[in-house]
This record gives sequence, structure tokens and C-alpha cells, in this order.
Amino acid sequence: MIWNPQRECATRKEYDAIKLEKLKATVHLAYNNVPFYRKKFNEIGLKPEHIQTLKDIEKIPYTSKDDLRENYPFGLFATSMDNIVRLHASSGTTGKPVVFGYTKKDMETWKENISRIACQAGCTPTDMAQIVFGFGMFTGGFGLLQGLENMGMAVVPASSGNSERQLMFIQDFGPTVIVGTPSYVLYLGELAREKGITRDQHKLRVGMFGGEGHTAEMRQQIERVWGIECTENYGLTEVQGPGVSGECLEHCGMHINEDSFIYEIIDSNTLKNKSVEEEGELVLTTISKEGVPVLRYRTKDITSIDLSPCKCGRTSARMSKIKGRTDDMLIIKGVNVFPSQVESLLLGMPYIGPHYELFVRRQGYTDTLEIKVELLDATLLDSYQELEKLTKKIREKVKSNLLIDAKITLAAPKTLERFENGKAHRVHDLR
Ligand code: DLL
Repeated sequence: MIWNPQRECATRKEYDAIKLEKLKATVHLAYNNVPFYRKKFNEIGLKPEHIQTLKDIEKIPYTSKDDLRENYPFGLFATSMDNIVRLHASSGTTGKPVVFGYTKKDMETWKENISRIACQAGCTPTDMAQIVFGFGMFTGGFGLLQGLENMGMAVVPASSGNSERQLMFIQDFGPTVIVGTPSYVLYLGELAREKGITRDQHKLRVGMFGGEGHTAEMRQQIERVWGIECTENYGLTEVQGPGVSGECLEHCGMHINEDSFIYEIIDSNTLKNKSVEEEGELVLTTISKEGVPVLRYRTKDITSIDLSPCKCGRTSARMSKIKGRTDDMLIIKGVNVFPSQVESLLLGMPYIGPHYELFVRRQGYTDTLEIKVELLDATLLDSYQELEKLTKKIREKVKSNLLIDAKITLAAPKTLERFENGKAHRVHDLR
């Protein structure tokens, strides 16, 4: 089922026309109502009238997370609080968060965008979804809730944590869709297995995952423990929350809601635009938002765009899986490593589970990487020889693939941290 065929199956020409018209309106809105943007434009002599083609977007200065923070709490609002019906904030771990406001129309757009991604994931109005994202200032819980309801689904807003209760709802209410971070859904799956919950005791058939990435290997593990088809979706608080893009059942990238977001790919070092098909940092401009329009936001997420029509019938551009964040990339002894690369290597190996942590330290002038990984099975702990063999195997695999000689520490089953209340934090850069 395609939620909005007119918008999701448009021709490139139609997309470009919609995008240009909405971009011009957004630039006027931002310039006329947000002093931050007016100042930035004036500094370089740019006027809203100078934006006449889609390519002209490149004339607009970038917006960074720091720009947003400096305008805490409401400095970027383009409308008075009277028109705002909802506030959300980004999950900053340090300092002040970034606050976003939504008008009634923004809420309608958000619902529409979520309805589209739910249909992309194969959901229908007869499905019931258990949402295990946190509800609160985080956009995940409420963002998905309102869109799935809009689509006609029954929603169980279970929120995150309280895992035993989650499993009770899954067995007793019979949700067919589970919506949350992949790490938490995997954790719930392990718990279900431990409690002896079998495939015939639940009705889950689809997973809609987002808020963090997951590798193909992790996807296989989730599919194995739950017996469901996994899909993923992408979004960020700064431009709306979830609903920027979502994967369809062809599993070949996440369809972008092109009538709400203009995407660009840039080189994070030179800050120059690249062809969108090339891998680089994703830059997003909102073109539907009234409350807090955001121009050329540097997401720090690394991806590339596929413009070819999809077998599912949609023509909207697709973003590839996020490879990592530019600020996630670890440089260890000069080698660039994304945590997702380590995850891919580990999760494909026997005897080890889906839980790992990375510790990067500096000893003298040298960087070191320790990979702590959890054993699936405690029986291995009885054999020093087996443990040695496994450690050596992991170390060699990491060395040959990533060119880093890492220290491997095997941890007993269920000793590494689980992330019941949000996104997984597996990297500890202690330098
Ligand atoms: O995580 C919004 C969201 C909620 C999206 C639920 C999807 C589902 P923030 O907390 O602002 O918002 O975090 C945004 O999370 O810049 C990415 O780095 C990361 N992220 C989100 N979805 C994915 C994904 C929400 N599918 C930041 N793959 C983004 C990889 C993702 N990373």
C-alpha cells in the first residue's frame, strides 16, 4: 500500500517544481521572521530573491548544531508561541538541548510523513504497533504514535524499559509491528528467548527501527530471535524527528519524503557539494516547516542518495544506510574506523553475542583499541584453550580488515550493559 501515490510516485520534474516553490517560501519565512537567518544572509549580501533555482540553495550558509544551541530556547522560532502546539528537544548529552516547536500544520505534515514510512514498511491500518521508543521530549515516541494512529493502526505506547511488561503486552495484546531502536528490540528478543517465549506465542511480523543504525549482521540476529521482517527509518529532531525517510520491503535504501526535505551531500572537510550519489555528509533543509524552519542543516550523518525508481513503485530518492556520523568516526593510529565496521566483523562470528563495547585510549603517543565482546555461551569459559583460540581469531579478523591490532577482551554472557532506555552507547573514547 502506498500512502500518498501522488507525492511518492511523482516524476523528477514534479519533485523539482514542488521543492523549488516550497524552498522559496521557506527562505522568505526564515529571512523575515528569524533574526539568526537574516543576519547570516545579510553578512554575505544574500537576499531571499536570489534563490531562483534549486541549485541556488548552495548560496545559503550552513546551519550547525552549535548555531541551534546558541539560540536556546526559542531563538529560531519563525512564529509566535500562540501558533505552536508542541515542543520537543534534542537529546544533547552535554549542555543545553536544542528546542523545536511545531505548529498545527507541522503536526499534520509529520503525521503524513510517518504514515508514508509505515506503509513503506509494509504496515496496513489493520496492524497493531507496540512502540518501545521513549515518550517525552525525544521525538521517537510521540512522533511515531501520531503518524501510526493517523494511518489507522492500533498503537500500544509501551515506551522504553520495563521489559517484562513489554513481553506481556506482546504475548497478550498481539501487536504485529514493533517500533523502537534496534538495540532494544534485540534485547527484548533475547529476554523473550530466555523466558521460553516461542514464535507461536506472539504475532509480531514487522520491525520498524530507527534512532540509531544497525548492521546487516545485527538485522539477521533480530530476524532470528523474533522471526520478523526488519525495516529501518531515519530522522532527527533538528528537522522534524522520525519520518525523514523510511525503508520499503525491497530493502534498497530509505525513501526520503522529498516534499518536506531537500537533501544535499557535502564533503565535510572542504564543505563543497558533491554529487548526491557520492558518499558524504547529509545536509537537510526543511521545506514544509512553519514553526522552526531549518536551512542547510549539517546532520553529520554519512550516506549517499539513489535517484533511480524503486521496484516498489515509489520514485522518491532513497538514502543508503547511515555509515556512521562524522563525529563517531574513530581515528586510531591514523586509521579511520566507524563503530559499525567493528560491529559487522564481530556479529558475523560464532560464539559471540550482539553486545560489544569499544574503548579507545591513548598510551604515551599511541592510540589503543580494546574491543570487549560478550560470549553467547558460558560453557566456553571453562576452556582456557577455546577462549584463547577465539580471542586470537577475533584479533586477526580485526587486524586484517581494519588494520588495527586491537586488544580483545571476552566477557561472560550478560555482563555488558544493555540499553533499555534509549539508544545504545557502545563507544568509549577515553583519549
Ligand atoms: O533519533 C529521531 C528518530 C526517532 C528517528 C525514531 C527514527 C526513529 P535524534 O535523537 O535527534 O532523533 O537523533 C538523530 O540519530 O542524526 C542519526 O545520527 C541517528 N539516527 C536516526 N535514525 C537513524 C538510522 C531521532 N536509521 C540522530 N540509522 C541522527 C542511523 C540514525 N542513525
